[in-house]
Amino acid sequence: MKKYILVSVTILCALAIVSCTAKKEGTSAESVDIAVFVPGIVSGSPVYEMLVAGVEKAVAAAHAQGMNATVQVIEAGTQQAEWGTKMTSVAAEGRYELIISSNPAMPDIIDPVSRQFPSISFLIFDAFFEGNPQITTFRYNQREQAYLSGYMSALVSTSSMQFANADKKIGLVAGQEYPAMNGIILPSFLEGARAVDPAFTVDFRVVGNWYDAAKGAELARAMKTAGVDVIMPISGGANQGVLSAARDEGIYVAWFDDNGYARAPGLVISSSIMAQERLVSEKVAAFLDGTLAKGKPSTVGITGGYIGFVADDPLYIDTVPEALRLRMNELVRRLESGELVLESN
Ligand code: RBF
Repeated sequence: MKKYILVSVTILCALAIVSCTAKKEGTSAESVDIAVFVPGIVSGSPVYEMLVAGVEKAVAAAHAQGMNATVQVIEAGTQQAEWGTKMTSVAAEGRYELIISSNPAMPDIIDPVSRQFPSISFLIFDAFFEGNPQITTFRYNQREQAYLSGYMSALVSTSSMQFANADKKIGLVAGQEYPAMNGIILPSFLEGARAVDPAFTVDFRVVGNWYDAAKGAELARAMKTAGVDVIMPISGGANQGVLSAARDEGIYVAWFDDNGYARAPGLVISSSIMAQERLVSEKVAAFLDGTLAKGKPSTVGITGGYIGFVADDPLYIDTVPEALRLRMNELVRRLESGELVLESN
């Protein structure tokens, strides 16, 4: 009997050692492999530049804590019809535990793909989706973001600044039309402008893709001729064309998504930002440490600092007269304090 117990204990210990060793080896060799699926081209698109920077930041922090994680950035390019197939082949590699992407069209592309790969989690930023436990989305309050831009654009357009004209007309150049653009960004840009003067209209033009800088420049020049003195470009690589036309023709630019004052000093009069780099790095860190609430959509905005207006940049201070900046500060204060509430939808 005694011998039997002893043998059992020995076997148990042996099993424990094997399992401990196996686990230890597993942990040290185990790596969380992450793919960043960029639906477009990184360079020239603030949302995608911040996406990549945010993931890299979280992974660097994880490395500093001794965790093993890898990142692979995959540019899916501008042929949107190919994104679904490309996403399927990235998932089918079998390497990635987490695939990260960004833009409002991605959930509908990822939803059917995810079902074939139930062990992969997907984080999609700048998007909203419910009902798939593998897909976690984060959306920005772009009503706030575009309202801020419209307000500053109208302040500048009605000012005595060098390139402002008498027309109460501002412009928006979009890469393409999509529900968040037509239903939120464009109407909120107009709403913000009309809070300055109800006579404002928005000249809305569409490039048709997210890369054609020559078309961006051509649209901006035509808008100037039509009486537009401030343009908000949201067209990825085509923004470069809007900037060059702005320099050539003397047009003000309301930059969107990140701090754009240095892109055309003296002409960029506004930077309404989404804190995509910060949000991405926070959520990837939460995924890596197991605290992320998966499968749920969330919306972030000016409360919490995920939407904001860059008011402390010296280029902004040099370019925009103080009286206008003070009115802008007041709008930001009213939004931050909750005195003015703009619902996200
Ligand atoms: N924004 C960019 O800056 N670059 C892009 O290449 C880009 N591609 C997009 C593709 C689709 C299908 C959609 C719906 C949006 C795209 N956006 C792009 C817009 C982006 O998601 C976001 O709305 C804007 O950056 C404004 O915050």
